[in-house]
Amino acid sequence: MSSPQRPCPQAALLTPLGPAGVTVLQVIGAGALDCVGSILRDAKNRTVNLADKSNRIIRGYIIDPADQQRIDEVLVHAQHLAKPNCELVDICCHGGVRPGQKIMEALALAGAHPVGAKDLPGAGFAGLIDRSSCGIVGEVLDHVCHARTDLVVRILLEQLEGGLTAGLNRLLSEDLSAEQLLQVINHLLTTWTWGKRLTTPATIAVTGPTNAGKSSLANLLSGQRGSIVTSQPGTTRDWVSHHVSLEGLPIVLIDTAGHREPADALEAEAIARAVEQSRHADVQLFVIDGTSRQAQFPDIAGQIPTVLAVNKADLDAWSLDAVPPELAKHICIRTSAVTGLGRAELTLALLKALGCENLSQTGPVVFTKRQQNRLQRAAHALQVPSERSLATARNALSECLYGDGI
Ligand SMILES: Nc1nc2c(ncn2[C@@H]2O[C@H](COP(=O)(O)OP(=O)(O)OP(=O)(O)O)[C@@H](O)[C@H]2O)c(=O)[nH]1
Ligand SMILES: [Mg+2]
Repeated sequence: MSSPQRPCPQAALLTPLGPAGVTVLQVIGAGALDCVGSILRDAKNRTVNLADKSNRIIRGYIIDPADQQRIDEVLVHAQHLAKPNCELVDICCHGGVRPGQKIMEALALAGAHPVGAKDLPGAGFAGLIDRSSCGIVGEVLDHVCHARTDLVVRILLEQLEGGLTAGLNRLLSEDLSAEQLLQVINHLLTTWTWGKRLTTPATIAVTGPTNAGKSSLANLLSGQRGSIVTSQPGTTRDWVSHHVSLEGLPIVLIDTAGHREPADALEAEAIARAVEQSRHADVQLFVIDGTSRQAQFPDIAGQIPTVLAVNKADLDAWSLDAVPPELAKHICIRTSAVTGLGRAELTLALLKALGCENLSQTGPVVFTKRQQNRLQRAAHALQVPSERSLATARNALSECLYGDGI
């Protein structure tokens, strides 16, 4: 008869290896407490039974199971979560490369399965948050870790006690009719247009004829010299992405190769990639050289919203009245990547094209697909009002607020 298999928890580094004060590791799953306990020693070199020490911070030493030598001094926090078989151990060791690496090796020898932080079950803020089961609180903390701008952090934190949390609490505590409830839910759902951009940055592809100043404008918007700029047409080949903050909204700006008759196979490929990028972007910033009389305008009428920049406005560039009618249907802005002229208008036009011109720093905002889904479910139930649909809607609102594990 085969012996019962030992449970195999998963272990991951939650912080990158490198010069730093601390490195944080996490072990999660059935057997996590035993696994870490087997390589943990106290100051007198005694083994530590973590099952007895749940929810306390233990100072000790991780030893190498191969030779029983101390690897590093650590702080360990063990928990038995409410879910079945969910044991969780956080280990803080010294920062740098080797302590974290060596402890991961020791954990593997002790029976843990090494994975990437993102692959941990319920990975989230310091690994403690399971997004779906902790509701809005978990989602806020999870996304705050990845936020690239102060505005995003501010809006997300507002949702913790005020914002969406307060809004849903009110909806659940007040005795509203189905019609009133539906009205508020539909209003909440409108915030998803820009709320989704807080947690998944929008992409803007910078496209247009070669030498129009695409890379110069991309650099101006990003405030960095990320793209190479030269007077030679065909400078940008592989597209270059820049992380940009437009009025606090995080954006991925993709600078692409200019359109023209390709000189060789390499340029043809670069142009094909530019077209591909513009197809998948949320918005296209189409840049033309306002001083060029023979600029080519490929079909930019595609599916995605487009903002047109008539660039080099510091030189003898076209006025907006001279923009050909087929282009004038887009929002058109005169810009100069050299003097910065038109930068503020361009920023606003791009935000408008993304549906993000009216970001609100206070009040509720729907910022995850899960929240949107639960609110849609509630709205759907309320289409045909009845006692039952009201109960279904309340349940969906409750899930939106507290998570699915309730
Ligand atoms: N005067 C003036 N020159 C500009 C402006 N924008 C770009 N340039 C110049 O135009 C030339 C081409 O600029 P780039 O930014 O490399 O143009 P691009 O559209 O990225 O070019 P490709 O990558 O080759 O398609 C450079 O010499 C820039 O300095 C502008 O607003 N005013
Ligand atoms: Mg370029």
